[in-house]
Amino acid sequence: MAANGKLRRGFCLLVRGKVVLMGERQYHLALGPGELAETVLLVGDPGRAERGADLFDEVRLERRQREFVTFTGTKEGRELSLLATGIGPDNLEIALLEACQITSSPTFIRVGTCGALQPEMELGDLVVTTGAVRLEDTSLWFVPPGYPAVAHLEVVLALVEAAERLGARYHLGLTASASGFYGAQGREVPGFPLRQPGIQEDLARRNVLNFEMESSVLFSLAALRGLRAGTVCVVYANRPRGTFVAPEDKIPLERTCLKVGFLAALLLAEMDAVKASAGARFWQPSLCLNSRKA
Ligand code: R1P
Ligand code: URA
Repeated sequence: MAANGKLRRGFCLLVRGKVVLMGERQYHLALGPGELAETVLLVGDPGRAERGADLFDEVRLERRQREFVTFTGTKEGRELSLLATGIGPDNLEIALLEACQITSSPTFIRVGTCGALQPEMELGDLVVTTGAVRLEDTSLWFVPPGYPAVAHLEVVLALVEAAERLGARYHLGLTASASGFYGAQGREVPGFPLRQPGIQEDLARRNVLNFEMESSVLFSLAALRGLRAGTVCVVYANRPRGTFVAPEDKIPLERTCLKVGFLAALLLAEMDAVKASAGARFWQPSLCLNSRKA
């Protein structure tokens, strides 16, 4: 970081055959060029990053600064990073912007926890997000109110495939990304009356599946840069039923979600290889469907 607060540009590197201008060691992440993989699994909880590190075959880098905890390593020959951002859209913005200074064209997969808004959703179910309601204001500093926060199609497909292969129960649809856990998610705490008490029911009626806090910033900033991003979250609360996951169930449920995230990252690499050999720019059904080919 330069004295005027701007991120200073660094030097050029050859990444996947392309010359890329790389930044220097980043202020919050404490990572420099070459220390973060091009596929980054983002988690909120630093403890989740520590617990998920054993899913790598080999870890070559560990870095801890504030709530930002990073592991970079390999799984089945693919380089991946697992990066904890801490809670909230503002933290996610810091992590994403700094990650983009030291990578070329990264793909982000958020592996989070959430509160379900529909009564039929069970604790431990997964939610693969297709798009996020922008209830936070961090993204407003970059894109206007009508700008959509959509997950990248390929990341969504990889997450669905991973959940299917691992036999996880999952839902697919819209997420609401709030700027807080209590007031912004309509949770009344004694002594703190809400200004918008009906927000939970209102979103549920509009077929929104869950509440979390980071995806809308992730998707809108990724779209702004032309990057791929997606989210899978495990349900820790069911808001209409008023239930919350038991402490002893949190880690095993989180584990399934992490495994889905890791597998989705590997599947995306496989999809990219298939695209490259077919000369296709995007993943498309004809890459794997043989029927009715023209
Ligand atoms: C709130 O408890 C936190 O949990 C969810 C929310 O998005 C928020 O960050 O995600 P993580 O478990 O990934 O932090
Ligand atoms: N994370 C959230 O943001 N909300 C919940 O209800 C549970 C986890």
